[in-house]
Amino acid sequence: MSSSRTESTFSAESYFATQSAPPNLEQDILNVRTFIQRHAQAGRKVVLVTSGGTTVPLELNVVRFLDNFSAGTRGATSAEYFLKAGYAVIFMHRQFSLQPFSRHYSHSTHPFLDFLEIESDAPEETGSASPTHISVKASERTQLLQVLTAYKAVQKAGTLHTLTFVTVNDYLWLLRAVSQELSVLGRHALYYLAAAVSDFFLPRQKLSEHKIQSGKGSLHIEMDQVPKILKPLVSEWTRGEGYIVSFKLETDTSLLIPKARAALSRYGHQAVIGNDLHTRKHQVVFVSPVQTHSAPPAAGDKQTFTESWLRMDPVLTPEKEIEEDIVNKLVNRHQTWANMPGI
Ligand code: PAZ
Repeated sequence: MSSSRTESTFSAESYFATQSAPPNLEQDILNVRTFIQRHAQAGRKVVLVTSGGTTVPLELNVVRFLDNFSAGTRGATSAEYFLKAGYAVIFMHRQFSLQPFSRHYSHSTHPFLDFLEIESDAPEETGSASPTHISVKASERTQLLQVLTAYKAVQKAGTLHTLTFVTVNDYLWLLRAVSQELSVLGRHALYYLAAAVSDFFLPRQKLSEHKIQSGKGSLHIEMDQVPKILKPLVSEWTRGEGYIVSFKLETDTSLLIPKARAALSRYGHQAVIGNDLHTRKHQVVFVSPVQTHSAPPAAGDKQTFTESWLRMDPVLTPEKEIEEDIVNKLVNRHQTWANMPGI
């Protein structure tokens, strides 16, 4: 793959003018609209949670693709805490990544079949085939009951709506459409962008139609830069009213704060949550502009920022999930934002 870099050729506008919308977009949006209307009428705040990684297909008939790291833990866990805090949640996630509630029984970390037991009615010595019951191991019951109770309550209240994406193209189209829909809620909408989104992609015009053949030596692919969509998301799609939180993942912790500040200056949103790949489950940093009113600073204004770290000790509190504290902090900040004069 070529490592040479050229300037991005795609603005958000030219991206959407040249790349095709996913086939189910219209139906997805109708469903989202109904969900938002219902919760707006009930006076509920709504949060859009994005979660999981996006793929970049290398062929139109996709055999191979590049993927982005992310299991969807951050998004799925946070969605549960937002639901607990009374929000309606639009959970936009990578197909087959972790989801709220079912994440507790992921096939790789806590397989469902391992905590079920088969009980027979017949006395053991008869050895006869007889009606059987399935039961949950005693050690698993308390947690399962908690998860199941919360899940059933959310189903009954209809406060969780899920949408899926696979490619970065699906993600960008969905994000634009959902945020435009959600903008009707103004400052009562929260955007929590935890998905790991590809920075580079292959425009459909450059994709090989069929499987790329081997036999011609090494493969060189020059990728285009994915347009920076936070700018239009903040100022156009959400009309500058929603409370927008993006995430920044780095592997060099010293880059987190400068890159978060740069993103806030460039895009004018409310917070960046920085996390390092290896410590992301135990510590994150909140970076925000210091602002006394909700309007973004005028050009030339010197911006200042605050940073605050959230840390937890995995040895002292192994059951604790950092997303609980992240979400509590954001719920408070969002409340303050929603009550701020000047929007
Ligand atoms: O999904 P996960 O829990 O495995 O990882 C979460 C995360 C690190 C992808 C998320 O916290 C994050 O930083 N998302 C933004 C990544 C980025 O594009 O910088």
